[in-house]
Amino acid sequence: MAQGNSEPRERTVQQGRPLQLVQQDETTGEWKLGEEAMAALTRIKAPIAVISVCGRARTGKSYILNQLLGTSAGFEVAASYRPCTKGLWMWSQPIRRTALDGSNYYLVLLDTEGIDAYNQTTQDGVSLFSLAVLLSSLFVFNQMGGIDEAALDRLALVTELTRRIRVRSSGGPGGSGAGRGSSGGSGGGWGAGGGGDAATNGAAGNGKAKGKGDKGPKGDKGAGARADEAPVLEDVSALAEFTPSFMWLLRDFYYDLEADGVRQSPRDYLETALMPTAGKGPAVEAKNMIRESIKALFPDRDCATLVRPVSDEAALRALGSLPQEQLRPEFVQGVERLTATLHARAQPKRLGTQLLTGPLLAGLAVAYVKAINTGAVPTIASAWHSVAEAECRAACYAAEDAYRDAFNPNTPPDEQALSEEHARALAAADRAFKERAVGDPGLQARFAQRYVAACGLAFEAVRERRLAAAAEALERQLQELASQLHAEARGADMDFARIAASVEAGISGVVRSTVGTARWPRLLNFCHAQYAALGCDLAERQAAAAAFEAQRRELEGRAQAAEFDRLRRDNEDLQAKLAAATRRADEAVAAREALALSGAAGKGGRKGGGWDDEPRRAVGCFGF
Ligand SMILES: Nc1nc2c(ncn2[C@@H]2O[C@H](COP(=O)(O)OP(=O)(O)OP(=O)(O)O)[C@@H](O)[C@H]2O)c(=O)[nH]1
Ligand SMILES: [Mg+2]
Repeated sequence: MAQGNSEPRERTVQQGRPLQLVQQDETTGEWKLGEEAMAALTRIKAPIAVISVCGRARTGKSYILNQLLGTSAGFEVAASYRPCTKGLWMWSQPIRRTALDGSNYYLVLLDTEGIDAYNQTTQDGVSLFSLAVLLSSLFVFNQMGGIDEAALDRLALVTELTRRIRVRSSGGPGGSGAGRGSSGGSGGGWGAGGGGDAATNGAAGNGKAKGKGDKGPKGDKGAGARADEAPVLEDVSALAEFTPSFMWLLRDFYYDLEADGVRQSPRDYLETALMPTAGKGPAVEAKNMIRESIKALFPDRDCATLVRPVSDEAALRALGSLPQEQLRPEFVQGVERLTATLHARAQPKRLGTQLLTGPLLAGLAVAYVKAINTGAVPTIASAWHSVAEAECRAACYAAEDAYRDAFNPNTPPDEQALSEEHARALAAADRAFKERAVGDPGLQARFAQRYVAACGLAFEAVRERRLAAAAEALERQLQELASQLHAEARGADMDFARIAASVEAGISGVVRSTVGTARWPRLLNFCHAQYAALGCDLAERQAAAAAFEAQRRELEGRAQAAEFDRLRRDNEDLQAKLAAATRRADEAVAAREALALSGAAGKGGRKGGGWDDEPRRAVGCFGF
């Protein structure tokens, strides 16, 4: 395993407080996840390393975690014989660490309930143990004293893991294969498949536990089918790919680690303890099977020792609040070395090639706890699949949000501009999706299709809205232009050339104030219609004017003819009158002459008489 940096222990006190991550409901016996702890976990968006400390009750697990935190006010430490820590606890403030490649990750500490607390069923212990193994990247097995047969027996609990945790679903509920890792060996296609529901794994038909006193049946659920079976090493190897790094921490350790005059390291000591014991028979085989299981399950393992922190028993009882100066210097140095080693070994947790962040680990915790509560065996592949699916779903939403944020709502309502904007926003959505999506490529591709389709629909709606609004605005402008052109065309001195110029100027104005290729056919159509309408209008008006003129002339002609007629008639009348007058004058003259002749003949006529004036009076009566 790659070693992390080994910077000297920071004695700075870590801020924060313990938060309950997993607890058991007193009445139903169900395991529950603490909301506050889950929220704190979910806030850690970077890769996360988890150190969990497990082991028997009252062996200083919480105290050593507090030493790592550099505070006495950390996880609860009690001097009483009664088990103190219940369930799983998490330190609220993750410790920021820098990996060798310069990237940051966060270290989370988990404190656990003692696996054999007096009021705990074996099954509860195994459930907690399983959860701690599944959630951590460094599993510290804490124990008082040296490694002896009894200690190995106690750690035999880990062999239970092969029955309590599976790599992937065996495909059937609780059947004969329940509990066996079915990947057929390490690395069998992890990450490419998954699927199945953790809740469907393990023994079928088992209900939930009813309470504390009813733990047995619950405990046997899921794993019951193999409870009496010996662990199978292939199962162990399959799990080993997912088990954390292992550290066996020996407390109050006073042995001299020397063998045959050679000083051993604690790791050598561990390896020696894990060597097969000589002999034959079922008892020896069982012992050796435990050793093999431990080795197979934790290929990356180490051992550390710490001396007793204080010599005095009274001080030991008050250890939780004892200042550092009162601890044995060997212990303090040991704690410093241990801290450096643990920090170095606690690398970010992975599942296969996937680095886990807080939200992913929180999702796994939900899936594992759900599986345990339903009596199923937590199946890593199924749990991971459900987490990956949830993350891909969230990534899908994030991608849709990113698309909406990236799409410029003021994009010109032009097909090409809109398509380009869609492509740009979709690229932002892709980035957001890739940032969050996890799981196998098939799963990611399935969810990617969803957001691409959703973004496509959103785009279609925006596109239609934008183009419709643009078409409406264009129509409004064209209507205004049409009214203006028709008004202009009615002007007195309008002709075709002027109309054409007006149409051209008006269309140029519309072109300047609108965008998009969709307007061109409409503008062309508008031009045709306007030229036709205005041209016809002008021609009609010109024809009407010409007709009016003709009519006017005709009327004028008629009036003139009538006048001429009247004059002619007047003239004729006058002529007639003149003729009549002339005739009468002639008659008068003739009458006078006749009178004169008769007078001359009669003599005595009136002298200078009035007869001389008679013709003149006759003419004057016609008014001439
Ligand atoms: N002998 C000895 N006692 C220790 C050591 N560390 C802590 N203790 C004492 O052991 C008692 C239990 O300590 P905790 O840290 O609460 O132990 P724990 O394993 O967390 O206990 P549970 O939570 O109940 O399982 C306290 O009185 C501590 O002072 C140690 O290294 N050696
Ligand atoms: Mg404790």
